[in-house]
Amino acid sequence: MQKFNKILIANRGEIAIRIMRTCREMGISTVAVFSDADRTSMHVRYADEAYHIGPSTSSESYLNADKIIDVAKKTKADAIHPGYGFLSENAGFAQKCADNGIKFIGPSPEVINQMGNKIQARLTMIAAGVPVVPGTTESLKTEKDAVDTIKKIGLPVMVKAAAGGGGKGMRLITNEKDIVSLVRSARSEAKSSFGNDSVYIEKYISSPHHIEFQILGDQHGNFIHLFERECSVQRRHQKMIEETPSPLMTPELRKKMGEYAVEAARTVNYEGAGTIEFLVDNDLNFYFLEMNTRLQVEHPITERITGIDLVKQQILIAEGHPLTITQEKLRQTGHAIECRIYAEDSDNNFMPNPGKIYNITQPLGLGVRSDGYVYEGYEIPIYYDSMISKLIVWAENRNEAIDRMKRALYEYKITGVKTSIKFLERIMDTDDFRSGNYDTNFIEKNKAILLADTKCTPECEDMVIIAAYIEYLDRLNIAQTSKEMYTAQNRWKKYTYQKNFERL
Ligand code: MV4
Repeated sequence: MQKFNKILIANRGEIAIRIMRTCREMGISTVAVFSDADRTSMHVRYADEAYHIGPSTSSESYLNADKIIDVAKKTKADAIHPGYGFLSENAGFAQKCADNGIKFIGPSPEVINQMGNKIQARLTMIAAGVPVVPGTTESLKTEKDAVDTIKKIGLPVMVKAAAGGGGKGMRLITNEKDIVSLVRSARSEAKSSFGNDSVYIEKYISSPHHIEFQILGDQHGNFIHLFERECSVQRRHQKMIEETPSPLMTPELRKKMGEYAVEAARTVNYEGAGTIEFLVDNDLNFYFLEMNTRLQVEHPITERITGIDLVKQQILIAEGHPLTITQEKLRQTGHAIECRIYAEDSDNNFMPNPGKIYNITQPLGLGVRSDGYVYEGYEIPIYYDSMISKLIVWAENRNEAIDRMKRALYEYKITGVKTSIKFLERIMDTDDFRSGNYDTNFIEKNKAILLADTKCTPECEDMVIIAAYIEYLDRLNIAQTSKEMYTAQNRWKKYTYQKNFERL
């Protein structure tokens, strides 16, 4: 058993801070690394030490394995936590850490590789007896091969990149005449995105739910699952909202899927925190989709309903401690929902909208957690992901959790950049979300009510100017005492009351 004194966090943004918070609670010192664009980032300020590792482009900084390992050696860090994205699922990096006597907080390079190749992952799960989506278990050789295979499976099917995940190098085939061209285009996208043109075929599951199970495995052969997360609210293979428990789940289904998730972890002798993703169809048939060998963005909702700090568990496991949590002792308490706040124009094709944060007020109060990293005056760089924070709420039941999320989104004010907050508020107001009766087609199905009517009347334009004026007076610190402020605020209130009245 090893005791870590210092951990290097090979990441940025909210997840770097999230990890450092647990390190601080455990009395472990933290090392941050940063690029040019991140000199003034919050993770640099939060860490005990911080080192510049290169230019803003990820490939020259956060993906520069040698540079990061250099810093870890110079600072005598015992371990590296990779967060999510960047080097978190890079087997070569995990191997380099081991070669340099630094503990990589995550599974072995072999397991990362095995799960990184989706064909190999399917083979492993079949061997473990876990149901997988019907389809092929080897790389497609020729387009003729594809036509023959599809004759057996039946249309529609999906062609997917073996090295893929998250939608890249993936094609839906519904028509026999498109087989050759779509297999070719999936193959070439796979080649250019992953440097690997291997593709395989799966039966298409229409309108599935995306449900994943959190698992933990230690170095002593103990494996548990921490229940499910429902992740079906996505746009372009990017998640927007996650919740747990899943509204679709029954106790029987949970027990069955949970057992398979644990079996999947056991089969590869998994170490650390991981996720088993399933597709669930409308008849509640479920199929293994892929395994993520990292801590996920949406881990806080699992933490909230189980009361377990997943980063702390990762660190204890990496130090060699056996798990002290048992499956029988775990309970799901209440309901948790996460909304991802992106700096984007959701009404304009979800276009990223980086820039300077002029003003930010984060929600607080009972049952609210806000994991972010931006602050007033911070300039969101163009180089990285547009997610700026995660809003997590908890309540005793699903209805109250939705009410609380609406309240928290109402309190959340960001000026300077466009965000997904309004879009998320509209999602909370849909009948499909409230009823829990939604699947991966949710955003597409509801887009008419989710996308704003962006028409601005002359009166509306007038009000935009007044809102900006209020903001301006506020900045000058004239605040509540100013007669002008009072007048502007009253005009604004009158306008918004009128709008509410019209809606009723
Ligand atoms: C599928 C599927 C239907 N059938 N595979 C999308 C991302 C990648 N991780 C897998 N994806 C899908 N694979 C079969 N055989 C539907 C999707 C899919 C999807 C899955 C999860 C969440 C949102 C989605 C949105 C569109 C398509």
